[in-house]
Amino acid sequence: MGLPEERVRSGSGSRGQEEAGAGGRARSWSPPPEVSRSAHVPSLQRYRELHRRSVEEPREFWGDIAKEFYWKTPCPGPFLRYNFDVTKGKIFIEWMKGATTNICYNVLDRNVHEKKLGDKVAFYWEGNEPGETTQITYHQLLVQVCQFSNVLRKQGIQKGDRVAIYMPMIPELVVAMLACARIGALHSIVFAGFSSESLCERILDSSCSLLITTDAFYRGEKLVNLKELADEALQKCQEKGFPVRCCIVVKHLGRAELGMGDSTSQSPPIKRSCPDVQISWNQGIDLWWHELMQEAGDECEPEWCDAEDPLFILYTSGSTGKPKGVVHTVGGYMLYVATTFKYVFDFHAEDVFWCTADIGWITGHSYVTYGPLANGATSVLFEGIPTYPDVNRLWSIVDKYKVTKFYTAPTAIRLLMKFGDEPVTKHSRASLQVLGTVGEPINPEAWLWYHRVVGAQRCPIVDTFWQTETGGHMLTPLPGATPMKPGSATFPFFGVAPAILNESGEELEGEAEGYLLLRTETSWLEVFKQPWPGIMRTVYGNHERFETTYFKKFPGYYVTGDGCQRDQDGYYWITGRIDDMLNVSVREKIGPIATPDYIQNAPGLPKTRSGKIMRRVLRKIAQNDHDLGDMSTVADPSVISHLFSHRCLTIQ
Ligand code: 6R9
Repeated sequence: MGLPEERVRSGSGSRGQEEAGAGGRARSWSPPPEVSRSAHVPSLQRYRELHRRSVEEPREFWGDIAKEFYWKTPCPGPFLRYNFDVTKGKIFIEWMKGATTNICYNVLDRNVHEKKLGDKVAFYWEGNEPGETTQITYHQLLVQVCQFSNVLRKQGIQKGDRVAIYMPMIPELVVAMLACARIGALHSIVFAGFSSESLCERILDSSCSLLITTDAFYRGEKLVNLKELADEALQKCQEKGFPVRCCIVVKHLGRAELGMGDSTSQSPPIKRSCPDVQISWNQGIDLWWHELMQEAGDECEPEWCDAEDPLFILYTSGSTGKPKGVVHTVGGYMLYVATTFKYVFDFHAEDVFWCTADIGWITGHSYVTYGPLANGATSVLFEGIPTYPDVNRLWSIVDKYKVTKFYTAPTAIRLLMKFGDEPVTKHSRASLQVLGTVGEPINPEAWLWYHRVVGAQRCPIVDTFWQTETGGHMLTPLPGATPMKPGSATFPFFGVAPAILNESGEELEGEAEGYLLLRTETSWLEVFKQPWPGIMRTVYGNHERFETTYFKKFPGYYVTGDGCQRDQDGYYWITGRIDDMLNVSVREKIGPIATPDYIQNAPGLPKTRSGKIMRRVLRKIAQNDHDLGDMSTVADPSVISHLFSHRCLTIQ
């Protein structure tokens, strides 16, 4: 079922209306009239019309949107071709194949030259240390990107080559990724919180020919000597027979030493420089970013790419522990992130947007870099963390830059909630108009706090469900159109046709909830029936894994791997990863072989920082295997020792 049913109930104004219904799910908040009045989509009815057209006539719908972008050459053949059904042959998705464009040209050159946004601020950069700030305009960003594109070309990087990027949240990270896009090289960004093993594994998997990194950075109080980790990774690559011949290093912590000679960087010197950081230097491999930039010309013809050429690789954890290199392509990704950004955050030219996600995740790729820039938006780029120097940080930044649209993760909301209302309410927050969440289901309690305290009951909350694989938002409210229910990602975005399958692969129609709650409290699989432009195209170097992971189980559908329920009003409720759930009724269905050997109580599970359960680690604990491998993504390592030390006590 693609469309919400007609009988969506809504409250009045922005106050919640408690109505009878299972688990409080009938409670809903209407979009505030002042938001709807100026919104791109001002009513639920308008949303339904647009959504219906987008799924029934995807070629026409996205064709109209494509006209707003620059194409060097138009699409010569069909606008969309695809196969979602493994029984009919290879899975493929092609949007606008044969058309040529460049995403960097679209998000920078056009904004500067055609839309005259050269002097508009693209990013307010806010460093880890309060007071460390800079800003970069569209024109300045374009100049730096052209320079760095020339640097990359001079190092021999060509269209199709892979470039690894391992950097903190500094403007040079955006410059580096856009420079790759400009010359048609694929960026593979590795989150700077990851270990040298993770970096090495990712460099090897996609045979990256160059690495871009940074001397060091602070994350809160913690100093991260990133260059040391990068060196370890390159050493490991060398040992495994894959030498990387070039490593470009941004002097970030050591910026102060550069003094006035640093004409290429708009960034200020770091106040809290650390004289103890020793940067080792590999002659013949390492090159300083600022030295290369000084010699580079500031004009650079973009590489005209096919809409279906790969744009980037981003690794996401796989259930086997070996990360999957999710591949996104130029044209479809561009259309999708630009459009979701515009409608989901109801973007207007005067907005100041702030997505707190690190660019090392898909949320940062799509809603720090590409989506906002494609719309000519001004964004905040934040290097720090919500609790440093104290829990006022986010709200003081909101007030400082007069942030209008704010996008963060439920984990951050829950963390800040623990400190009470006062750190929030002592700030004005008057600029805020729309709040967003992403990354995991948001519990209603956190949603209500976000709505009441942060948003002062006047800001709609867009709970956006999507994945690295989907490129952009899939299920989400639109701020001026959709009555919200705390904990529900509500309805599909344009072009998205969701369905819910039971374990036999049958689509469940209408309400798929009461039945489920009565039986097992489990939920069924969330799938998508047709391609949207932002869908991933393959797993890098392993198309079979792509087909097996997402398409083989239920031919004809893209399977998200998430559990989902749908209520009587047609709202979707994502319940979490299916493979994270213990289905209590399995014994009856598939027999005693599925009975748990023992049940262990635990105060917590090993989770990543964004709240995802690390099943690989649970499996090792169950086997009493202490060789856990790379644990750099775990949020709280103490739960692991607890699980190990209590594992035998609870055998039943
Ligand atoms: C964007 C991103 C994807 C997984 C996804 C789901 C969970 C994300 C959610 C949500 C419920 C939301 N997820 N957003 N669950 N409600 N609004 O997070 O990508 O890191 O690939 O994670 O995150 O389980 O399958 P990624």
